[in-house]
Amino acid sequence: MPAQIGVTGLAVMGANLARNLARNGYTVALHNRSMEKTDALLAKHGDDGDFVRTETLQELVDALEKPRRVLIMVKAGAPVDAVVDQLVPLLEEGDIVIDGGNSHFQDTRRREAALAEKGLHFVGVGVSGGEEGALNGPSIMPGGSEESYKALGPLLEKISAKADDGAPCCAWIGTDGAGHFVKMVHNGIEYADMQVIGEAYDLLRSAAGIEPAEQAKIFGEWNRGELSSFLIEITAEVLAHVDVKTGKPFVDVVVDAAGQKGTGRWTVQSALDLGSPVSGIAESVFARGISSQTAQRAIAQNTLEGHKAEVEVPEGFVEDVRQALYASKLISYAQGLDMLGSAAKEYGWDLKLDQIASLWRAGCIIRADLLKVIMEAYKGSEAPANLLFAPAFVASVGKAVPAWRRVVATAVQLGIPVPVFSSSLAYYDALRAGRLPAALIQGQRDLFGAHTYHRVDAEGTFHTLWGEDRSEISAVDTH
Ligand code: NBP
Repeated sequence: MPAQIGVTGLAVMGANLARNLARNGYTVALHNRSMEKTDALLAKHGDDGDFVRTETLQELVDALEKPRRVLIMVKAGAPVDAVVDQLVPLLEEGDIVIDGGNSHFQDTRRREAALAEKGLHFVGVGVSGGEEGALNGPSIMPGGSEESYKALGPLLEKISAKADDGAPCCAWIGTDGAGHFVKMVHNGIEYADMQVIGEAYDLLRSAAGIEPAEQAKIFGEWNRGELSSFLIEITAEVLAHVDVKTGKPFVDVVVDAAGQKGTGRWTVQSALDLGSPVSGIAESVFARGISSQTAQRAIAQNTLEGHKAEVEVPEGFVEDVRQALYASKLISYAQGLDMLGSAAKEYGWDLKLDQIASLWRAGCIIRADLLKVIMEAYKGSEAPANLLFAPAFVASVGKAVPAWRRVVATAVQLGIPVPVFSSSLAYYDALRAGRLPAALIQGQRDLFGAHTYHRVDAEGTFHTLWGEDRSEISAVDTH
Protein backbone atom coordinates (compact mmCIF):
# COMPACT_ATOMS: atom_id res chain seq x y z
CA MET A 1 0.00 0.00 0.00
CA PRO A 2 1.44 3.44 -0.84
CA ALA A 3 2.28 5.64 2.10
CA GLN A 4 -0.02 8.59 2.83
CA ILE A 5 2.79 10.85 3.93
CA GLY A 6 6.59 10.92 3.84
CA VAL A 7 8.83 12.42 6.48
CA THR A 8 12.39 13.45 5.70
CA GLY A 9 14.58 14.54 8.62
CA LEU A 10 14.29 12.11 11.48
CA ALA A 11 15.98 13.91 14.35
CA VAL A 12 13.84 14.22 17.48
CA MET A 13 11.00 16.31 15.98
CA GLY A 14 10.72 14.46 12.67
CA ALA A 15 10.91 11.06 14.34
CA ASN A 16 8.22 11.94 16.87
CA LEU A 17 5.87 13.43 14.27
CA ALA A 18 6.37 10.32 12.10
CA ARG A 19 5.53 8.11 15.10
CA ASN A 20 2.48 10.25 15.92
CA LEU A 21 1.24 9.90 12.30
CA ALA A 22 1.82 6.13 12.35
CA ARG A 23 0.09 5.73 15.72
CA ASN A 24 -2.89 7.50 14.19
CA GLY A 25 -3.17 4.90 11.47
CA TYR A 26 -1.28 6.53 8.60
CA THR A 27 1.34 4.69 6.58
CA VAL A 28 4.47 6.81 6.86
CA ALA A 29 7.45 6.65 4.52
CA LEU A 30 10.67 7.48 6.37
CA HIS A 31 13.79 9.19 5.07
CA ASN A 32 16.86 10.82 6.54
CA ARG A 33 20.02 12.12 4.86
CA SER A 34 22.08 9.53 6.71
CA MET A 35 20.57 6.09 7.32
CA GLU A 36 21.41 5.84 11.05
CA LYS A 37 18.41 7.84 12.22
CA THR A 38 15.98 5.93 9.98
CA ASP A 39 17.23 2.58 11.20
CA ALA A 40 17.37 3.69 14.84
CA LEU A 41 13.75 4.81 14.64
CA LEU A 42 12.63 1.56 13.05
CA ALA A 43 14.61 -0.53 15.54
CA LYS A 44 13.20 1.27 18.58
CA HIS A 45 9.71 2.22 17.49
CA GLY A 46 8.94 0.17 14.39
CA ASP A 47 5.94 -1.26 16.25
CA ASP A 48 4.28 2.16 16.53
CA GLY A 49 2.58 1.63 13.17
CA ASP A 50 3.03 1.20 9.47
CA PHE A 51 6.38 2.57 8.28
CA VAL A 52 8.09 2.34 4.89
CA ARG A 53 11.89 2.50 5.05
CA THR A 54 13.49 4.47 2.21
CA GLU A 55 17.14 5.23 1.51
CA THR A 56 16.89 8.02 -1.07
CA LEU A 57 14.53 10.91 -1.76
CA GLN A 58 13.57 9.18 -5.02
CA GLU A 59 12.52 6.10 -3.03
CA LEU A 60 10.60 8.31 -0.62
CA VAL A 61 8.73 10.03 -3.46
CA ASP A 62 8.01 6.68 -5.15
CA ALA A 63 6.53 5.30 -1.93
CA LEU A 64 3.82 7.97 -1.70
CA GLU A 65 0.22 8.12 -2.88
CA LYS A 66 -0.73 11.13 -5.07
CA PRO A 67 -0.94 14.00 -4.53
CA ARG A 68 2.22 13.38 -2.55
CA ARG A 69 2.69 14.83 0.89
CA VAL A 70 6.32 15.22 1.97
CA LEU A 71 7.04 16.62 5.43
CA ILE A 72 10.50 18.15 5.79
CA MET A 73 11.79 18.20 9.38
CA VAL A 74 15.40 19.31 8.99
CA LYS A 75 17.28 22.18 10.60
CA ALA A 76 15.81 25.55 9.64
CA GLY A 77 17.69 27.70 7.11
CA ALA A 78 19.97 26.40 4.35
CA PRO A 79 19.17 22.68 5.02
CA VAL A 80 15.51 23.30 4.12
CA ASP A 81 16.52 24.90 0.80
CA ALA A 82 18.91 22.01 0.13
CA VAL A 83 16.17 19.42 0.66
CA VAL A 84 13.58 21.40 -1.33
CA ASP A 85 16.03 21.73 -4.24
CA GLN A 86 16.58 17.97 -4.27
CA LEU A 87 12.89 17.14 -3.90
CA VAL A 88 11.33 19.47 -6.46
CA PRO A 89 12.64 17.71 -9.63
CA LEU A 90 11.20 14.43 -8.29
CA LEU A 91 7.67 15.75 -7.74
CA GLU A 92 4.60 16.29 -9.95
CA GLU A 93 2.08 19.08 -10.22
CA GLY A 94 -0.26 19.20 -7.23
CA ASP A 95 2.19 17.54 -4.81
CA ILE A 96 2.59 19.14 -1.39
CA VAL A 97 5.91 19.97 0.26
CA ILE A 98 5.52 20.71 3.95
CA ASP A 99 8.12 22.43 6.12
CA GLY A 100 7.35 21.67 9.76
CA GLY A 101 10.51 23.26 11.18
CA ASN A 102 10.99 26.67 12.73
CA SER A 103 11.62 28.48 9.46
CA HIS A 104 11.52 32.24 9.15
CA PHE A 105 8.20 33.26 7.60
CA GLN A 106 9.94 35.31 4.89
CA ASP A 107 11.83 32.18 3.79
CA THR A 108 8.49 30.36 3.68
CA ARG A 109 6.95 33.13 1.55
CA ARG A 110 9.91 32.91 -0.84
CA ARG A 111 9.75 29.10 -1.08
CA GLU A 112 5.97 29.10 -1.50
CA ALA A 113 6.16 31.54 -4.41
CA ALA A 114 8.97 29.57 -6.09
CA LEU A 115 7.16 26.22 -5.82
CA ALA A 116 3.81 27.70 -6.89
CA GLU A 117 5.47 28.61 -10.21
CA LYS A 118 6.17 24.91 -10.69
CA GLY A 119 2.61 23.89 -9.81
CA LEU A 120 3.65 22.57 -6.38
CA HIS A 121 2.22 23.49 -3.01
CA PHE A 122 4.65 24.61 -0.33
CA VAL A 123 3.14 24.65 3.15
CA GLY A 124 5.00 26.20 6.08
CA VAL A 125 3.67 24.62 9.25
CA GLY A 126 4.34 25.95 12.74
CA VAL A 127 4.58 23.10 15.23
CA SER A 128 4.66 23.83 18.96
CA GLY A 129 4.96 21.57 21.96
CA GLY A 130 8.56 20.40 21.72
CA GLU A 131 9.42 16.75 21.31
CA GLU A 132 6.74 15.61 23.74
CA GLY A 133 4.06 17.50 21.83
CA ALA A 134 5.29 16.20 18.47
CA LEU A 135 4.76 12.66 19.71
CA ASN A 136 1.53 13.02 21.64
CA GLY A 137 -0.23 15.94 20.00
CA PRO A 138 1.25 19.34 19.19
CA SER A 139 -0.43 22.61 18.42
CA ILE A 140 -0.16 22.97 14.64
CA MET A 141 -0.26 26.20 12.64
CA PRO A 142 -0.31 25.49 8.87
CA GLY A 143 0.02 28.18 6.21
CA GLY A 144 0.12 27.68 2.44
CA SER A 145 -2.78 27.57 0.02
CA GLU A 146 -6.29 26.78 1.21
CA GLU A 147 -6.41 24.07 -1.48
CA SER A 148 -3.40 22.26 -0.03
CA TYR A 149 -5.07 22.28 3.39
CA LYS A 150 -7.91 20.15 1.99
CA ALA A 151 -5.41 17.36 1.34
CA LEU A 152 -3.23 17.95 4.36
CA GLY A 153 -5.55 19.29 7.05
CA PRO A 154 -7.25 15.99 7.99
CA LEU A 155 -3.89 14.34 8.78
CA LEU A 156 -2.60 17.30 10.76
CA GLU A 157 -5.84 17.72 12.69
CA LYS A 158 -5.82 14.03 13.58
CA ILE A 159 -2.31 14.14 15.10
CA SER A 160 -2.76 17.52 16.81
CA ALA A 161 -3.54 18.14 20.47
CA LYS A 162 -7.21 18.38 21.36
CA ALA A 163 -8.62 21.16 23.54
CA ASP A 164 -10.96 20.45 26.48
CA ASP A 165 -13.98 20.70 24.17
CA GLY A 166 -12.42 18.14 21.80
CA ALA A 167 -11.55 20.67 19.08
CA PRO A 168 -8.25 19.95 17.27
CA CYS A 169 -5.46 22.43 17.96
CA CYS A 170 -4.84 22.80 14.25
CA ALA A 171 -6.52 24.99 11.66
CA TRP A 172 -5.57 26.64 8.40
CA ILE A 173 -4.01 29.94 9.39
CA GLY A 174 -3.65 31.74 6.08
CA THR A 175 -1.67 31.86 2.86
CA ASP A 176 2.10 31.48 2.31
CA GLY A 177 4.08 32.22 5.51
CA ALA A 178 1.10 32.87 7.83
CA GLY A 179 1.54 29.62 9.75
CA HIS A 180 5.21 30.20 10.44
CA PHE A 181 4.51 33.83 11.35
CA VAL A 182 1.90 32.83 13.93
CA LYS A 183 4.26 30.19 15.35
CA MET A 184 6.99 32.83 15.60
CA VAL A 185 4.72 35.19 17.53
CA HIS A 186 3.65 32.26 19.72
CA ASN A 187 7.33 31.86 20.60
CA GLY A 188 7.65 35.59 21.27
CA ILE A 189 4.75 35.40 23.71
CA GLU A 190 6.41 32.33 25.24
CA TYR A 191 9.59 34.35 25.87
CA ALA A 192 7.60 37.07 27.64
CA ASP A 193 5.51 34.57 29.60
CA MET A 194 8.67 32.84 30.87
CA GLN A 195 10.31 36.15 31.77
CA VAL A 196 7.31 37.44 33.78
CA ILE A 197 7.27 34.18 35.72
CA GLY A 198 11.00 34.66 36.30
CA GLU A 199 10.40 38.20 37.55
CA ALA A 200 7.69 36.98 39.94
CA TYR A 201 10.09 34.35 41.31
CA ASP A 202 12.86 36.94 41.71
CA LEU A 203 10.54 39.33 43.58
CA LEU A 204 9.27 36.62 45.91
CA ARG A 205 12.85 35.53 46.62
CA SER A 206 14.79 38.82 46.65
CA ALA A 207 12.13 41.09 48.14
CA ALA A 208 10.11 38.70 50.33
CA GLY A 209 12.81 36.08 51.07
CA ILE A 210 10.65 33.12 50.03
CA GLU A 211 12.82 30.10 49.29
CA PRO A 212 12.28 27.95 46.14
CA ALA A 213 10.62 25.02 47.93
CA GLU A 214 8.04 27.36 49.47
CA GLN A 215 7.61 29.13 46.13
CA ALA A 216 6.92 25.78 44.47
CA LYS A 217 3.81 25.57 46.69
CA ILE A 218 2.82 29.13 45.82
CA PHE A 219 3.14 28.50 42.08
CA GLY A 220 1.26 25.22 42.53
CA GLU A 221 -1.54 27.19 44.19
CA TRP A 222 -1.50 29.83 41.44
CA ASN A 223 -1.83 27.05 38.89
CA ARG A 224 -5.28 26.30 40.28
CA GLY A 225 -6.57 29.83 39.57
CA GLU A 226 -6.71 32.28 36.66
CA LEU A 227 -2.96 31.80 36.00
CA SER A 228 -3.42 28.09 35.35
CA SER A 229 -1.05 27.19 32.52
CA PHE A 230 1.66 24.77 31.43
CA LEU A 231 4.43 27.27 32.20
CA ILE A 232 3.20 27.93 35.76
CA GLU A 233 2.83 24.18 36.30
CA ILE A 234 6.41 23.42 35.21
CA THR A 235 7.70 26.39 37.22
CA ALA A 236 6.36 24.73 40.38
CA GLU A 237 8.12 21.53 39.35
CA VAL A 238 11.46 23.24 38.63
CA LEU A 239 11.33 25.20 41.91
CA ALA A 240 10.58 22.06 43.91
CA HIS A 241 13.50 20.22 42.34
CA VAL A 242 16.53 19.66 44.60
CA ASP A 243 19.96 19.12 43.05
CA VAL A 244 21.04 15.54 43.76
CA LYS A 245 24.74 16.40 43.87
CA THR A 246 24.61 19.27 46.36
CA GLY A 247 21.22 19.04 48.05
CA LYS A 248 20.67 22.70 47.08
CA PRO A 249 17.61 24.03 45.26
CA PHE A 250 18.08 23.21 41.58
CA VAL A 251 17.67 26.89 40.58
CA ASP A 252 20.70 27.75 42.73
CA VAL A 253 23.09 25.46 40.88
CA VAL A 254 22.10 26.54 37.37
CA VAL A 255 24.12 29.33 35.68
CA ASP A 256 21.78 32.31 35.37
CA ALA A 257 22.44 33.01 31.67
CA ALA A 258 19.39 32.21 29.51
CA GLY A 259 19.89 30.77 26.04
CA GLN A 260 17.82 31.40 22.94
CA LYS A 261 17.46 29.88 19.52
CA GLY A 262 16.22 33.01 17.78
CA THR A 263 12.45 32.93 17.36
CA GLY A 264 11.99 35.56 20.09
CA ARG A 265 14.51 37.77 18.34
CA TRP A 266 12.72 37.22 15.00
CA THR A 267 9.44 38.27 16.61
CA VAL A 268 10.96 41.54 17.76
CA GLN A 269 12.72 42.16 14.44
CA SER A 270 9.44 41.58 12.59
CA ALA A 271 7.57 43.77 15.07
CA LEU A 272 10.03 46.60 14.39
CA ASP A 273 9.37 46.22 10.65
CA LEU A 274 5.63 46.41 11.31
CA GLY A 275 5.90 49.27 13.83
CA SER A 276 4.14 47.00 16.32
CA PRO A 277 4.82 47.86 19.98
CA VAL A 278 5.61 44.45 21.48
CA SER A 279 7.57 46.04 24.33
CA GLY A 280 7.10 43.15 26.79
CA ILE A 281 8.26 40.57 24.26
CA ALA A 282 11.22 42.77 23.31
CA GLU A 283 12.21 43.24 26.96
CA SER A 284 12.07 39.49 27.50
CA VAL A 285 14.50 38.95 24.61
CA PHE A 286 16.79 41.71 25.94
CA ALA A 287 16.57 40.22 29.45
CA ARG A 288 18.02 36.96 28.11
CA GLY A 289 20.70 39.05 26.40
CA ILE A 290 21.67 40.84 29.62
CA SER A 291 21.69 37.58 31.55
CA SER A 292 24.23 36.21 29.09
CA GLN A 293 26.59 39.19 29.43
CA THR A 294 28.23 37.42 32.35
CA ALA A 295 31.57 39.24 32.13
CA GLN A 296 29.95 42.68 32.28
CA ARG A 297 27.63 41.57 35.07
CA ALA A 298 30.61 40.44 37.14
CA ILE A 299 32.23 43.88 36.82
CA ALA A 300 28.95 45.71 37.43
CA GLN A 301 28.33 43.88 40.71
CA ASN A 302 31.45 45.46 42.21
CA THR A 303 31.32 48.78 40.39
CA LEU A 304 27.81 50.16 39.96
CA GLU A 305 26.02 51.73 42.93
CA GLY A 306 22.51 50.48 43.69
CA HIS A 307 21.30 53.03 46.29
CA LYS A 308 18.47 50.77 47.28
CA ALA A 309 15.73 52.42 49.29
CA GLU A 310 14.89 51.16 52.77
CA VAL A 311 11.35 50.02 52.05
CA GLU A 312 9.15 47.51 53.75
CA VAL A 313 7.70 44.83 51.52
CA PRO A 314 3.98 45.67 51.57
CA GLU A 315 1.53 43.38 53.30
CA GLY A 316 -0.14 40.98 50.88
CA PHE A 317 2.94 41.09 48.64
CA VAL A 318 2.54 37.51 47.39
CA GLU A 319 -0.99 38.22 46.17
CA ASP A 320 0.21 41.53 44.70
CA VAL A 321 2.88 39.68 42.73
CA ARG A 322 0.29 37.19 41.49
CA GLN A 323 -1.88 40.02 40.19
CA ALA A 324 1.07 41.82 38.62
CA LEU A 325 2.06 38.56 36.95
CA TYR A 326 -1.45 38.08 35.62
CA ALA A 327 -1.63 41.62 34.20
CA SER A 328 1.88 41.50 32.68
CA LYS A 329 1.21 38.11 31.14
CA LEU A 330 -1.99 39.38 29.60
CA ILE A 331 -0.17 42.38 28.12
CA SER A 332 2.26 39.96 26.42
CA TYR A 333 -0.66 38.14 24.80
CA ALA A 334 -2.32 41.45 23.90
CA GLN A 335 0.86 42.73 22.27
CA GLY A 336 1.47 39.48 20.37
CA LEU A 337 -2.11 39.35 19.08
CA ASP A 338 -1.99 43.03 18.15
CA MET A 339 1.15 42.26 16.16
CA LEU A 340 -0.76 39.51 14.34
CA GLY A 341 -3.39 42.10 13.42
CA SER A 342 -0.72 44.40 11.97
CA ALA A 343 0.88 41.51 10.07
CA ALA A 344 -2.47 40.47 8.61
CA LYS A 345 -2.83 43.94 7.07
CA GLU A 346 0.77 44.08 5.86
CA TYR A 347 0.94 40.61 4.33
CA GLY A 348 -2.67 40.21 3.19
CA TRP A 349 -3.62 37.41 5.60
CA ASP A 350 -7.12 36.90 6.95
CA LEU A 351 -5.94 35.91 10.44
CA LYS A 352 -8.73 34.88 12.77
CA LEU A 353 -7.54 35.71 16.27
CA ASP A 354 -10.26 33.64 17.99
CA GLN A 355 -9.15 30.62 15.99
CA ILE A 356 -5.48 31.22 16.76
CA ALA A 357 -6.22 31.52 20.49
CA SER A 358 -8.28 28.36 20.17
CA LEU A 359 -5.45 26.27 18.76
CA TRP A 360 -3.01 27.50 21.43
CA ARG A 361 -5.29 26.03 24.12
CA ALA A 362 -3.53 22.66 24.15
CA GLY A 363 -0.33 21.03 22.92
CA CYS A 364 1.84 24.15 22.88
CA ILE A 365 4.12 25.76 25.44
CA ILE A 366 1.90 28.79 26.09
CA ARG A 367 -1.23 26.71 26.68
CA ALA A 368 -3.22 28.33 29.45
CA ASP A 369 -6.76 28.55 30.79
CA LEU A 370 -6.60 32.23 29.89
CA LEU A 371 -6.71 31.30 26.19
CA LYS A 372 -10.33 30.20 26.52
CA VAL A 373 -11.23 33.71 27.65
CA ILE A 374 -9.05 35.23 24.90
CA MET A 375 -10.78 33.05 22.31
CA GLU A 376 -14.20 34.21 23.53
CA ALA A 377 -13.03 37.84 23.46
CA TYR A 378 -12.34 37.66 19.70
CA LYS A 379 -15.46 35.70 18.76
CA GLY A 380 -18.22 37.43 16.86
CA SER A 381 -18.24 40.40 14.52
CA GLU A 382 -17.32 43.00 17.15
CA ALA A 383 -13.74 41.90 17.86
CA PRO A 384 -11.93 44.37 20.15
CA ALA A 385 -9.24 46.55 18.58
CA ASN A 386 -6.95 45.38 21.39
CA LEU A 387 -7.38 42.36 23.64
CA LEU A 388 -7.28 44.70 26.64
CA PHE A 389 -10.55 46.30 25.48
CA ALA A 390 -12.53 43.06 25.78
CA PRO A 391 -14.91 43.59 28.71
CA ALA A 392 -13.57 40.54 30.59
CA PHE A 393 -10.05 41.98 30.53
CA VAL A 394 -11.02 45.59 31.16
CA ALA A 395 -12.38 44.24 34.45
CA SER A 396 -9.69 41.71 35.40
CA VAL A 397 -6.66 43.81 34.46
CA GLY A 398 -8.28 46.92 35.95
CA LYS A 399 -8.65 45.04 39.23
CA ALA A 400 -4.96 44.10 39.15
CA VAL A 401 -3.65 47.63 38.48
CA PRO A 402 -3.18 48.81 42.12
CA ALA A 403 -1.21 45.64 42.99
CA TRP A 404 0.74 45.91 39.74
CA ARG A 405 1.80 49.50 40.57
CA ARG A 406 2.80 48.52 44.14
CA VAL A 407 4.90 45.62 42.87
CA VAL A 408 6.71 47.65 40.20
CA ALA A 409 7.31 50.51 42.69
CA THR A 410 8.68 48.09 45.30
CA ALA A 411 10.93 46.42 42.72
CA VAL A 412 12.30 49.77 41.54
CA GLN A 413 12.99 50.89 45.12
CA LEU A 414 14.71 47.63 45.98
CA GLY A 415 16.72 47.57 42.77
CA ILE A 416 15.20 44.33 41.50
CA PRO A 417 15.03 44.31 37.69
CA VAL A 418 11.50 43.71 36.41
CA PRO A 419 11.76 44.72 32.75
CA VAL A 420 8.56 43.04 31.56
CA PHE A 421 6.43 43.86 34.63
CA SER A 422 7.42 47.52 34.30
CA SER A 423 7.35 47.86 30.51
CA SER A 424 3.95 46.15 30.41
CA LEU A 425 2.63 48.63 32.94
CA ALA A 426 4.13 51.47 30.86
CA TYR A 427 2.37 50.07 27.76
CA TYR A 428 -0.92 49.97 29.66
CA ASP A 429 -0.44 53.54 30.88
CA ALA A 430 0.69 54.78 27.48
CA LEU A 431 -2.41 53.32 25.83
CA ARG A 432 -4.70 55.03 28.31
CA ALA A 433 -2.86 58.37 28.50
CA GLY A 434 -4.86 61.39 27.31
CA ARG A 435 -1.72 63.11 26.03
CA LEU A 436 1.66 61.56 25.29
CA PRO A 437 4.98 63.38 24.99
CA ALA A 438 4.92 62.37 21.33
CA ALA A 439 3.71 65.95 20.70
CA LEU A 440 7.05 67.25 21.95
CA ILE A 441 8.90 64.70 19.83
CA GLN A 442 6.99 65.91 16.76
CA GLY A 443 8.13 69.45 17.61
CA GLN A 444 11.74 68.33 17.89
CA ARG A 445 11.50 66.45 14.59
CA ASP A 446 10.01 69.46 12.86
CA LEU A 447 12.75 71.74 14.22
CA PHE A 448 15.76 69.63 13.27
CA GLY A 449 14.45 67.90 10.18
CA ALA A 450 11.35 69.77 8.92
CA HIS A 451 9.45 66.49 9.38
CA THR A 452 6.12 68.41 9.76
CA TYR A 453 3.30 67.78 12.23
CA HIS A 454 -0.48 67.76 12.56
CA ARG A 455 -2.38 70.22 14.77
CA VAL A 456 -5.11 69.40 17.24
CA ASP A 457 -7.21 72.36 16.00
CA ALA A 458 -6.91 72.20 12.21
CA GLU A 459 -6.78 69.76 9.32
CA GLY A 460 -3.62 69.48 7.24
CA THR A 461 0.11 69.14 7.64
CA PHE A 462 2.20 71.94 9.15
CA HIS A 463 5.78 73.08 9.43
CA THR A 464 6.99 75.88 11.67
CA LEU A 465 9.60 78.25 10.30
CA TRP A 466 11.98 77.77 13.21
CA GLY A 467 14.36 80.66 13.65
CA GLU A 468 13.89 84.28 14.50
CA ASP A 469 10.13 84.33 14.20
CA ARG A 470 9.13 81.05 15.76
CA SER A 471 5.43 81.84 15.65
CA GLU A 472 5.23 81.55 11.91
CA ILE A 473 3.37 78.49 10.68
CA SER A 474 2.96 77.31 7.16
CA ALA A 475 0.64 74.69 5.78
CA VAL A 476 2.49 72.06 3.83
CA ASP A 477 1.19 70.69 0.60
CA THR A 478 1.58 66.96 0.98
CA HIS A 479 0.27 66.06 -2.47
P1 NBP B 1 17.54 19.55 13.98
O1 NBP B 1 17.11 20.97 13.85
O2 NBP B 1 18.60 19.23 14.96
O3 NBP B 1 18.01 19.03 12.52
C1 NBP B 1 18.57 17.75 12.37
C2 NBP B 1 18.06 17.11 11.10
O4 NBP B 1 18.35 17.92 9.97
C3 NBP B 1 18.71 15.76 10.85
O5 NBP B 1 17.74 14.87 10.34
C4 NBP B 1 19.77 16.09 9.80
O6 NBP B 1 20.16 14.98 9.02
C5 NBP B 1 19.01 17.08 8.99
N1 NBP B 1 19.84 17.89 8.09
C6 NBP B 1 20.74 18.88 8.34
BR1 NBP B 1 21.25 19.41 10.01
N2 NBP B 1 21.27 19.41 7.25
C7 NBP B 1 20.71 18.75 6.23
C8 NBP B 1 20.85 18.83 4.83
N3 NBP B 1 21.66 19.74 4.27
N4 NBP B 1 20.14 17.98 4.06
C9 NBP B 1 19.32 17.08 4.61
N5 NBP B 1 19.13 16.95 5.94
C10 NBP B 1 19.81 17.78 6.74
O7 NBP B 1 16.27 18.62 14.25
P2 NBP B 1 15.06 18.80 15.28
O8 NBP B 1 15.53 19.27 16.62
O9 NBP B 1 14.29 17.54 15.17
O10 NBP B 1 14.20 20.00 14.66
C11 NBP B 1 13.67 19.94 13.36
C12 NBP B 1 12.97 21.27 13.09
O11 NBP B 1 11.90 21.42 14.03
C13 NBP B 1 13.87 22.51 13.27
O12 NBP B 1 13.49 23.48 12.36
C14 NBP B 1 13.54 22.97 14.66
O13 NBP B 1 13.80 24.34 14.86
C15 NBP B 1 12.06 22.66 14.72
N6 NBP B 1 11.50 22.50 16.06
C16 NBP B 1 12.18 21.88 17.03
C17 NBP B 1 11.62 21.74 18.30
C18 NBP B 1 12.36 21.00 19.38
O14 NBP B 1 11.86 20.98 20.51
N7 NBP B 1 13.52 20.40 19.09
C19 NBP B 1 10.37 22.24 18.57
C20 NBP B 1 9.65 22.84 17.54
C21 NBP B 1 10.24 22.98 16.29
P3 NBP B 1 21.39 14.04 9.48
O15 NBP B 1 20.84 13.11 10.50
O16 NBP B 1 21.80 13.35 8.24
O17 NBP B 1 22.45 14.95 10.04
